[in-house]
Amino acid sequence: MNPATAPTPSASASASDSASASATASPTAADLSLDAATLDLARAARIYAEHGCVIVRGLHRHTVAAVAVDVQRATDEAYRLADKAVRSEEGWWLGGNLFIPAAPGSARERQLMLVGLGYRRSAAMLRAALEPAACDLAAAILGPDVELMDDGQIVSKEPSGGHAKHMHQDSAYFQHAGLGPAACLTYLIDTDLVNGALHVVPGSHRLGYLPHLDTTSHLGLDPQTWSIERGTPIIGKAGDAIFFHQHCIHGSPSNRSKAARPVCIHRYRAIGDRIVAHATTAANRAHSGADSAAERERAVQRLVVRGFRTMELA
Ligand SMILES: O=C(O)CCC(=O)C(=O)O
Repeated sequence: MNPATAPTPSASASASDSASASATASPTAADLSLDAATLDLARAARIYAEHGCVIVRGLHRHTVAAVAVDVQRATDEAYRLADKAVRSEEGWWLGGNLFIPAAPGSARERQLMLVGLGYRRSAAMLRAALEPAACDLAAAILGPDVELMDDGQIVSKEPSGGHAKHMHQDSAYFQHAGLGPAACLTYLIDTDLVNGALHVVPGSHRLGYLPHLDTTSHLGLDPQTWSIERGTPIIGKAGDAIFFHQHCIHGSPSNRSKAARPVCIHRYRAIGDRIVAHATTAANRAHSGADSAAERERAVQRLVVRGFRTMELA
């Protein structure tokens, strides 16, 4: 369901709120969408600046099939080697694969959340990250000098009850000093309300960073205030891409279909932007200071995709 009002931290809407809702109705997915075939970069950047997100239908239509093939290979490999995964604060890691506890009532102990695939393992995924229209849009949003941050990410939801991703801001994990990364989340299969459509809260990027709690899907906003239903659902086809701001509130419900629901996320950021806070849990967010943010920043893998990086001397 679409929230009837502009984002505020208040959860309840009174009758008089809904009476005035038509004047302030939150944008629908259609309002946030442009088509890749006729993409107007300046218009897309304006939608992003205003709403903190923009949808480009068909952006990755030429690369999505090859990425999906590699995701399937990596997923099969992860399940085959699952008993070698090592327990950590976030779940069980096996290379870049992350298993988290299975949903209550499931016959399994663990479910796969992150598939360990990235630009260094999959040519298809690197090709998708370098998609000219994606990089051009990143530059229209962020400025002329743009880098890819880290190795890309594949988030999957297992079939028949795969995890819900609680509403959150990416800045909970890596808050930046500037605009922060523009995440580009691409559906690898057709995605709807049954298999886990992304929900976004347009305009929420203006709220800045909000405190997060520990949830079953790691850091999340208080679900009493920020339920998934407050977001605008984005139903889309394989290859549709959603760009969103570091403070844009987003999340997705669990997967109630019979097939896994993977997405591929590329993160672009302005060269010179930097992490000022990072965390994986509420406790380590509260305790981590500038030193740990600087350490995380030093660990960022960078690849310039537009413009130029000037030499940095120590
Ligand atoms: O898988 C999804 O639908 C959302 C993933 C996400 O929001 C994230 O990894 O930050």
